[in-house]
Amino acid sequence: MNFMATQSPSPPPVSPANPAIKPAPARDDGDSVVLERRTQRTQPPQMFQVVMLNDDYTPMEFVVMVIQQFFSKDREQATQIMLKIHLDGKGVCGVYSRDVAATKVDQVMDAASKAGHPLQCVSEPVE
Ligand code: TYC
Repeated sequence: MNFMATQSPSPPPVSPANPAIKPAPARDDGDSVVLERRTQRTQPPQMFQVVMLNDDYTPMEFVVMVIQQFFSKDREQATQIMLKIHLDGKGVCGVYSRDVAATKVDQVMDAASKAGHPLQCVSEPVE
């Protein structure tokens, strides 16, 4: 919600053709400030988290490499994320706009299938 200060409308001028025609009486003197209540219309864009899933076959080293390559993490960060996935069953690799998240999922799945690993990755809206 925000507010905008506006001047109340001033009455129309007296008709020069016929000064007998007077404008309707103003409701105020035209100097008052009116605060209009405005509803905020725009929402921040929905963000999506890329979640990687654990499995029993994909080598840890491959997962670390994929996280480094596609999620711009250093080796230490990538290892921490991989271990969290390994222990918890899943973990967030990054949060992006809808299209970027979808691209990351495609890149991971493509790299995994080319390497013959069953690694799975999904994108889901952030609450
Ligand atoms: N659990 C796998 C292993 O022990 C490693 C792994 C981690 C696989 C994270 C997938 O998303 C994953 N080799």
